[in-house]
Amino acid sequence: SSMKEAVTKLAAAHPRAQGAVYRYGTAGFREAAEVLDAVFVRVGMLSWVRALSTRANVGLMVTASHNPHRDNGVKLVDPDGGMLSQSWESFATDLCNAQEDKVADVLERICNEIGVDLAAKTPSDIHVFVGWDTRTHSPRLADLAAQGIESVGGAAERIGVVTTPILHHCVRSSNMPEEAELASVEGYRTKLGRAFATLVRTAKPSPAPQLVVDAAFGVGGPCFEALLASLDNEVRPKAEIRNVPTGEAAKAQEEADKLNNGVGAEHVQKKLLFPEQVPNLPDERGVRCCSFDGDADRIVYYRAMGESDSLNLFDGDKIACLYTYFIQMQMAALPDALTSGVKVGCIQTAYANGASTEYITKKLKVDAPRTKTGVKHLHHKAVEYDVGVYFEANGHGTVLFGREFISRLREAAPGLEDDATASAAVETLLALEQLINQATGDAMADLLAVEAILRADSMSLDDWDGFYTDLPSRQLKCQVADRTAIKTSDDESRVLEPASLQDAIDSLVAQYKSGRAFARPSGTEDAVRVYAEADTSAAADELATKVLQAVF
Ligand code: NG1
Ligand code: ZN
Repeated sequence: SSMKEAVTKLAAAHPRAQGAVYRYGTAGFREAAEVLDAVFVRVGMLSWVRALSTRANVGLMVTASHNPHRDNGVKLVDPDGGMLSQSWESFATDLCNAQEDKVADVLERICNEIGVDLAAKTPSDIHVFVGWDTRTHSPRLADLAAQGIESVGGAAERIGVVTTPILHHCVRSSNMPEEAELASVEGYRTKLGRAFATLVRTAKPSPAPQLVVDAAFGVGGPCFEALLASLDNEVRPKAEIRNVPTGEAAKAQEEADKLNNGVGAEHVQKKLLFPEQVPNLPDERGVRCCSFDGDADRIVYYRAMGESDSLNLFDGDKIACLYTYFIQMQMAALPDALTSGVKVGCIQTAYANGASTEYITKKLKVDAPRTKTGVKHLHHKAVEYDVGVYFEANGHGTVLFGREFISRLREAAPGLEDDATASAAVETLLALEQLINQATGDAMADLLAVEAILRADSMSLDDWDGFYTDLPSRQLKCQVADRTAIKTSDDESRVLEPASLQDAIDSLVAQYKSGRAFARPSGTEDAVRVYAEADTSAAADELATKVLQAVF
């Protein structure tokens, strides 16, 4: 057929790189940008098959997040705004590794398997949202994806340069009748702006504190500038955005290479170092700072403290604790009828600082279950709660509000007019659900939520920092011949194979006060990661180093 010809022609025009083996992993496909042409046309095709099989809009995001500028990648977004269903990952892998003249056949096999007829007449309003980041090669790769979509008769809706969470938002809301009008970049800003204003206006008026934002030379820079500009003057945070490309053509390559290089959330959280330009010491000692990662789905806060200007980090764990604390406070203000049977949880991974878990379970009396590393595991657990907070220590996280609980609050609101405290709590919770991204971690939404909560509760950074003191910790990684030789327990806190490695870790940990350590193979990099905690940072460093030596 002519569609088969179009597919084969496009695949032949963009062949796989020699010797390349592609795999759709936790973060989609992620490789050096120059070997990805074939992947993009084929993932484009598959995204349309996914849209047809779900009879809904889906999304395709072009980014390699916190990786260096030479890399790029692609992730598919399901109709609910979540990540591509795991059962489809092997379809993506198969299609991308097929020989050029077999692409049409593999596509046909996938369609047969899931019962999709590419030739049938399709509803005219279904499309694939395509978004891309600021990498210099992203627009071209996004265009290849769109060509892939069109080659199989699909419709691509190019939404342009966006953060990953904006793309997730567009997909999710486009498939919800009551939110469909917000399924655009402007709609995203409108939704966040409204919710943020509601939260800030319920707070006692106080001047917005100075905030310095490190955009990591990524897409968060231009997107956050636009979001800030769209907010009402009276509520707009006093934020200064740094590490944003100037847009001068002559400097384009130089600035591209700065992406995630000594800047951004990954740098700050993993290395415990300040990014370039943020803060400017000594003038900005103590000033509130935060860093996004390259596609702005992660955020961490920090400031320079003490005489030595050491880094005082507010990582994902501390943001999760702030959210959980504030949500519990609202819950306490609601009448029993609204909270009976309502479950709040805060989901973490083995990387969560032990002090944060203790704060959540002992002080806040909230469940803090742990899952495997990777957002999808946290997300799946969080939906088991009516309010499920989840965060990775690296700053990726969000709060999921159950539909039933939200309906309960909406229905109760009009009857609470005589109870000012309860009605303010309902309004606050409903606004939080609107502000905090319900599909994925979102640096811009989390920034606004943190700022709103601190303002609403008249909290200073000292107050927030005082929730608990992080146990000193250290993360290291190393490359080994075969990282898959290491097998871990379900929560990744223990090595099952080789057993001798866990024995070695146990005897090392026993030598340190408040010691805890684990090693696991990375799911996204060719590396084994080591994490250690102990009572002093020198001890945590030493324990991590010794465990790393045991891994070798
Ligand atoms: P791996 O490489 O499996 O550790 C990393 C992060 C995860 C998650 C994924 C991206 C750490 C220790 N690990 O996974 O938290 O963000 O990348 O999906 O930060
Ligand atoms: Zn990211």
